[in-house]
Amino acid sequence: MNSTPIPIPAAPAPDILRCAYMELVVTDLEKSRWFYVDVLGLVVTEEDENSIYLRSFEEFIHHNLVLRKGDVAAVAAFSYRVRSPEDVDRAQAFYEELGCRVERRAEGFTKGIGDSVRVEDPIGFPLEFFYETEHVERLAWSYELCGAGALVRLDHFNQVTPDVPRATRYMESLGFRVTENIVDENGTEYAAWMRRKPTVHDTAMTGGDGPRMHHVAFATHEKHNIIYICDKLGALRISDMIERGPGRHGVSNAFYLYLRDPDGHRVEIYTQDYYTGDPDNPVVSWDVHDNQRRDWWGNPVVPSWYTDASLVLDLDGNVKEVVARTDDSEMEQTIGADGFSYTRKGDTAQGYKLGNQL
Ligand code: XXG
Ligand code: FE2
Repeated sequence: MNSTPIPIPAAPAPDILRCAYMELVVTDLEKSRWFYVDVLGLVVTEEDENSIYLRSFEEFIHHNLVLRKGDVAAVAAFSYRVRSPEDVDRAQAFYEELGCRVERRAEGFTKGIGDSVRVEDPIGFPLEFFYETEHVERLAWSYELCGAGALVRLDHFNQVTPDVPRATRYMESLGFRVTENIVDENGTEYAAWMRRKPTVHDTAMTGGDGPRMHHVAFATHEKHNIIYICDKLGALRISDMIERGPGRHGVSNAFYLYLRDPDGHRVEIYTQDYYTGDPDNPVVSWDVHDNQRRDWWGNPVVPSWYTDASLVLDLDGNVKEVVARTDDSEMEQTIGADGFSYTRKGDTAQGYKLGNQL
């Protein structure tokens, strides 16, 4: 794509600590409560007629997920915690300089969250920045509650956007560092992962029609937690809520599972990526034709994982218009008819054939 780059503001970027919570609009609050609380075991911090505030077992801030009842399933906010109250002012100044719509929200606008700033960012996503938050009990030691499938932290967001390099440069100006990406021999970038906390990511940009939300990911401690969740979904006869996996990612090296919630919002369960906190942490670039990049065991990615994503809302609660990607699509590059994916590089014309040892 040849769209104009987003200017780098002179105003300093806010010091972002980590992705903190997502506000999800769901169409049937009871069904969503069943999925997130009864099936996945997230902890209810607080709830009322229209909203449920949920957290993971190691969390001490008020929530990691807000389920808000609404008519259209969508994302109302990708929320980041910043280092200090002054960083909330910095976020406001940063986005005002970019000419974005910015709203300061007083304490109590969202339960458990203090003074915050919400913005419609230059690539169309509703972001929030806050420091002040109510502390709640960290349930990490409550093993009577926190059993086999426990979700222990919010790990990351994943966003769909048509122009990955443009989005990535803007996120770098906001202080994010790229850890991994997927590219091809012509320089097309299909996806990029970027972090503030020292893991592989706090968010990733996935190339596609956007702005849309690809998934929200929660961390578990061990691979066996993911296997337990799969077994539980099978026992409940809801294995059709599994979209992809379980498996091992190439990118990030994490073990994963993707589920679709009752509205189709995608949730990833994720464990055991690697430390990225050094300033010279090497960036890992994957070839889009490497069929181990997204699944280390070479299992194909289902087409819905590439095509489906959730709508996002503007600050008035209206659905943001979706703009089509014009660059090559990863799905067509890899699971389409071209046949150029490889397991062993050098076999690119025909792909790896059994018996064809290196
Ligand atoms: O968190 C992730 C993902 O973005 O969900 C996807 C890490 C890796 C991958 S990938 O499918 O590229 O292995
Ligand atoms: Fe992910």
